[in-house]
Amino acid sequence: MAAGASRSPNEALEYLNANGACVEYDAAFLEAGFAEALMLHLLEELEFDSEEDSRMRQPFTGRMVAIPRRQAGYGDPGTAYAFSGGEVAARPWSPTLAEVRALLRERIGFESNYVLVNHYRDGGDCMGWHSDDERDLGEAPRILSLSLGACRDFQFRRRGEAARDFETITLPLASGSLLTLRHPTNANWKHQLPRRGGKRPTRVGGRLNLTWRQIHR
Ligand SMILES: O=C(O)CCC(=O)C(=O)O
Repeated sequence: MAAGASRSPNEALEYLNANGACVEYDAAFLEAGFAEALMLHLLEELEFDSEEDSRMRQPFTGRMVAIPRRQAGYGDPGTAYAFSGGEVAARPWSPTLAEVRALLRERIGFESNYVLVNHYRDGGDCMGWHSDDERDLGEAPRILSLSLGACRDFQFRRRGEAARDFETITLPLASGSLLTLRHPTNANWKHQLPRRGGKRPTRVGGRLNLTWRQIHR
């Protein structure tokens, strides 16, 4: 495929899975109307960390800076997710998050003890390149990412020196979709959620992303 040409979601998954990733994507895990209602309900129910408590270490300068989104962790007592110089301690499960956790257990047998919630208020909110490869996630992490609200691009870039030999892959994540990243995806690939519209962000609706994890402590 020519450089810059975009792949369909199926082609994107095939490319990733042929090149050191193990990724599944269910575009309609939740019905669209239900996903929209769930997002509005969670925005009413959940509390987010303050800007001061959500600072992360900037990769090149090492400075602790505010993140361009809102975030919160929910989970079993004592769980926390530490990354990029910050730590997101779990609040006790909210009633609705406990129901979604039970749904994931029933429908796909995934037992999560922690969920990281990210709220992208508009197209200017984003998350930079990173891999979810922290020690607390164990040797072979499986991460389930549930998206609600505005459809946003999710991108993959190969890690390390090999990056120049691989394409950057874009997968738009629809409302109600479930993306599963299994080992060795995070060992070989980074991912990001770029700003919408580059330096001049386009106006898009809000989006909630819930990444369900198993934290080992
Ligand atoms: O919002 C998203 O889809 C990206 C979330 C993500 O990359 C993460 O939680 O590590």
